[in-house]
Amino acid sequence: MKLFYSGNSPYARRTRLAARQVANLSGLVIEEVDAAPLGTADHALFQHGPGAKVPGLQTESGAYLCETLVITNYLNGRSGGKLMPGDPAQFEGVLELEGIGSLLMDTLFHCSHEKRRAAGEQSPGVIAKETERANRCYDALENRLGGQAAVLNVGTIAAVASLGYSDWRHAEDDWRGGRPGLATWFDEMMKTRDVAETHPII
Ligand SMILES: N[C@@H](CCC(=O)N[C@@H](CS)C(=O)NCC(=O)O)C(=O)O
Repeated sequence: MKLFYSGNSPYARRTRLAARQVANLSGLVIEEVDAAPLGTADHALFQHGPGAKVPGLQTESGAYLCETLVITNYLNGRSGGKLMPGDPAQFEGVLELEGIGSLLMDTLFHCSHEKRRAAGEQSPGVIAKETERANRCYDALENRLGGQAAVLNVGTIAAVASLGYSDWRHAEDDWRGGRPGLATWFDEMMKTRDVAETHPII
């Protein structure tokens, strides 16, 4: 299998962490292919589908999967469910966490693009709305992850990648402020080799 990524993409980071965890636990071989720079009109990713975005996963049969949630779900299936907790009582909580992490990532990504528009084209209303949404997500993550152990599953992967992206693109959010449990959890996650290796280069 080949996983197409770019170094600082938070979406691709989620699938890279999922792929590495699956490879570590099940022995599947997944080659990471750096597809940067993105956004060119003749990019090689157009051979695989209409999006030309990362992440993208080419399977052994030649199928080409796009979208982070689709790829992560596929990798979890291929590993026999190793990206989900073994305890059924924790299953839905991890999906809730994955949803909040995904929501936060989309919110931060949208807001980051808005902030990088030319001054006259920015919408202060959109930035304020998305910043408030991000703050609610940070609070939800503090409630769920504060005091928790550093384990990798689809939920914690989405959370750690979103917070890492916030450090890079939205340092002014100061998500650690007033959220000491989440800050400690993040620091523990960063001690995991794959999490540290895939952190955005800031
Ligand atoms: N909804 C997609 C978002 C992926 C995405 O936006 N990727 C960005 C990089 S972070 C990209 O490939 N951008 C290239 C482009 O817009 O041409 C997912 O969940 O995978």
